[in-house]
Amino acid sequence: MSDESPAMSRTTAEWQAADAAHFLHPFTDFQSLAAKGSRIITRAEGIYLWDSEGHKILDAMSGLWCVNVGYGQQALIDAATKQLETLPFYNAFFQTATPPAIELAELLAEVTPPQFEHVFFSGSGSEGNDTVVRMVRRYWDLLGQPERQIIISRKNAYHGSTMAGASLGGMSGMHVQGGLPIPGIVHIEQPYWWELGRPQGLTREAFGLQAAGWLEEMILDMGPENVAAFIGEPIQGAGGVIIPATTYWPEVQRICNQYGVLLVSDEVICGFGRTGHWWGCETLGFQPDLMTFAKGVTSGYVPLGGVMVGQRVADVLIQQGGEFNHGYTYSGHPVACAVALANIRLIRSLKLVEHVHDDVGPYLAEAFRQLAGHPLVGDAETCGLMGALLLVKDKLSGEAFDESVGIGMVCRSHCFNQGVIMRAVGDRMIIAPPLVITRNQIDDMVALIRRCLDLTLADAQREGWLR
Ligand code: PXG
Repeated sequence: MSDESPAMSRTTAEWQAADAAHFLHPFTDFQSLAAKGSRIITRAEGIYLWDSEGHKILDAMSGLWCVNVGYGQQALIDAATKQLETLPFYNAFFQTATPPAIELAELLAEVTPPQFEHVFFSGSGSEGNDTVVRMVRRYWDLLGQPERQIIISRKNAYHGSTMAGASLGGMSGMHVQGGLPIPGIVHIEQPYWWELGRPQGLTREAFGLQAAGWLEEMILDMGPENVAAFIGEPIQGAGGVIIPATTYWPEVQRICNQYGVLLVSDEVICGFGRTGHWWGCETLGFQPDLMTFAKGVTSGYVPLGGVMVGQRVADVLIQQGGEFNHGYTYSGHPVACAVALANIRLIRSLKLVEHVHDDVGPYLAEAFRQLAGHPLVGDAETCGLMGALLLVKDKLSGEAFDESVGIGMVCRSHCFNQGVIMRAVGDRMIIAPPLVITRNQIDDMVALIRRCLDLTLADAQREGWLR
């Protein structure tokens, strides 16, 4: 073992035993993890992680879609240390504020689209979306339209794991646990061309318009006078990197405008340069009234989230609102805000948004075009530094593997063993590497991915899954 980190204080088996005994992991089958043992990640640098066995792993998922500036950035570490020494905590409830929170609010107003001058801070993306639900309903109350309660979202969306976040999300596996969604949240179909447009023989663009049309149908079904808002991720992340056609979002915008419905962009994954612009809504071509952010705001170094509040909503909340009875202990946490300031300044000084837009984004797109030639890959798509490979049984017809094969999980376990982290979402293998990734590192990543595809193909041939 070459690992010199504190992990050396216990063996991997000891870490795993203590983990299994006490730590209930998120989204995990506790018993099966305990039987298998967690992989213990002990340190990281740049785009690489090391586990307690000393293995080096290329982190093609940026932690969990968040470590945009990569690991080990001294400016963020220094910002946290300095703030911890100066003022580790003070709240923003009782007519007080701290310099980092004020400065971050100011800087966010600068790097977000022009309609945004105000921010409401939370501790995470889920909490941010809880704030969205509270805020849009409050907005319509203040305008004397309290019946505007319904928020429309989409199937296979991910908006977090709190009661409101999971309700806004369209994951049926989450809804069946805990009696969700909460009242007043309804879902339309997602803009997933491969699943819903291609079988109808529609072009991506025509399907984009059809999928946006489902929003209009739902608004009319519910009665526009009852609809408060529509929320969506510009590109669905956890749902499998579903990149909508260019026609989709402008049409969604047109529909929201027509019926006066607030438009909310969940930028928790797409924000802070991921798609090659600062915000996913800029890449996809729409102007939301509210934007949820988290993850990339601090590159995941410490937890922070929030909601950018556009002028339309801010004017009402501020001028007619009185007290908004909502907030979190950690709204505007000074250490988190100090790290976010350092992070955003670093994104700027390293020109990471331009790096994604002009250099590594197009480079990754080309590499994925090459991977599209692989016998297992039915479709390969990227936007900025998000990408997905759809694994299919028959490349020509696009026929899917039998679900019982779990082809994505087979491929993912090869990734695990080959030292690259990809996510499997059904049959979609997805990546979102740190924005600091270089062309050479993309070559290394794609070579590893290709090797995992080859190993998966060999399994499929040996096991007879292709018949
Ligand atoms: N909105 C979006 C779009 C997200 O991707 C959240 C909200 C919730 O953020 P918090 O900070 O409360 O987790 C997310 C989170 C996955 C995965 O498996 C994705 C997320 C979280 C956990 C797992 O891809 N995204």
